[in-house]
Amino acid sequence: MAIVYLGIGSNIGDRQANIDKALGLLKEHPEIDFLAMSSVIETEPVGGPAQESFLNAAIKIKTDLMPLDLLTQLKIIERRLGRPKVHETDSPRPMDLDILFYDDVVIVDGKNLCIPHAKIAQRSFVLKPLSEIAPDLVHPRLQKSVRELLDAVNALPNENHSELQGA
Ligand code: PH2
Ligand code: MG
Ligand code: MG
Repeated sequence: MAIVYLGIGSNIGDRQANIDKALGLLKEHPEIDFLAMSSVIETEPVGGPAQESFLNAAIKIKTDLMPLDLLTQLKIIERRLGRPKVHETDSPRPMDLDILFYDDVVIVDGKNLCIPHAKIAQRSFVLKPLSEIAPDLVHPRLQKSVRELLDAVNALPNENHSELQGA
C-alpha cells in the first residue's frame, strides 16, 4: 500500500459543499483508504486570470492504485463535482484534486503526471495545510521537510503568502 498526500481545492459554487462531496467520494472509493485531512483554509488565487478565493486542504490516503490509475480516479471525482474534462490551466474550478506525494516516488517529465507535484515548494496554499498532517514528510527531490519548505515560503515577501488574512 502506498501512502499518498492529496491537495484539494475549490473556488466555484459552494466551496465547502464541494470539498465535503469530494471527501465523501474518496471515503467510499473501494480502492482508497482515507487516513486524515487537514483543516480547510481560505486562500488567495495564485496564477491564472482574476478569480474567486479558494478553499484548500490536504488529505492523506492509502491505496494500491498505481499513480496514473489514482490520477484517473481523481479526475473522475473532479468531473462528478462538475469540472469539465477539458479546461484551461489555472482556470476557476469547483474541484481540483492533485497528487502531492506518492510514497517517496519521483516521476519527472511524466507526460500527464509529475510526482511530487511540481509546484509544491512555491505554494503556501499547499504547504500550510500539509504541514498540519505531515510536517516531517521529506520531499524526495528537494530533501527538505514540509515544515522547512513552508518556513522558506513564509520567509519570502508577502505576495507569496496565499492564505487570506483573518480567514
Ligand atoms: N490551484 C491552482 C492555481 N492557483 N490558488 C489557490 N489559492 N489555491 C489553489 O488550489 C490553486 C491556486 C492550480 O491548480
Ligand atoms: Mg492544482
Ligand atoms: Mg489539478
